[in-house]
Amino acid sequence: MEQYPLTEDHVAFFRDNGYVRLDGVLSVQEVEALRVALDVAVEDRRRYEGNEGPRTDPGYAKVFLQMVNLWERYPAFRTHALNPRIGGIARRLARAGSVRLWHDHALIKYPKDSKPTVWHQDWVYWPMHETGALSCWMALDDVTVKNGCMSFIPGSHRLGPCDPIDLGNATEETLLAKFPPEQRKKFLPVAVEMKAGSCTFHDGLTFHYAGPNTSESPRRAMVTIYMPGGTRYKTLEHIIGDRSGLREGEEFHGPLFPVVAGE
Ligand SMILES: O=C(O)CCC(=O)C(=O)O
Repeated sequence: MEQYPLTEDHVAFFRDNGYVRLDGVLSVQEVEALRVALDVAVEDRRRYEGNEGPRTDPGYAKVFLQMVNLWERYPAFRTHALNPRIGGIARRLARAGSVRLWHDHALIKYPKDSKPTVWHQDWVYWPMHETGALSCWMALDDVTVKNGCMSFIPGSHRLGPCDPIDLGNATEETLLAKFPPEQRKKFLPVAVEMKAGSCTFHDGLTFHYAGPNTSESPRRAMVTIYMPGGTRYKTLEHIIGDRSGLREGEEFHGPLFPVVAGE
């Protein structure tokens, strides 16, 4: 498989800004395979949840429908999560010898009565001692400000970890309001619009946000999260960490966290 033409400029941009946009990472066919699999996953979920439909789950319902670790159940998501081309990008951006999969999740922002994904950092929710894990946010639809594309605060990964907030119930200001006005003036968010099959990578400490979906159609994204080899498990309640069987301080390993690139 041909490597993505990642340049040193991409890597430098990611290191400086805490995120980077990469165009045309997946082909039209690869995007279509994920869309088809996502329809099946949504339908399966609807059935298992007693025909209530995917929008009725509590908390995040209006922010997005989140489905975690689809790679374990659907071949198309497995192919995507273990795609060495994307894992290779993650490894180079992280400047790591290898990267393991932490988890994947589909995030569908449904239109009508849609809420923003408020500003937050990811790493503070993850049971990891080391920072350095990063997400690939793959657009399965063309994304714009209108349907809830991602925004980032360039350089915010250097602020370090902040206290986590309740993402289902926070307001847009919850986290940013904690910073003094002088510092906040320097936060200059960038909205990243892009085509389906393009993606952003962001560092687990980079502040990011996605506005409400005010379009007529769902906004679909598939996110895969990678951690540098050698990352150690930290005891912290987490839907995936809790079933890892890992002990405090142990390096992530085993079939739940496969190596995707490097060794
Ligand atoms: O897609 C969204 O609305 C937010 C995504 C996000 O927070 C993430 O990928 O970490």
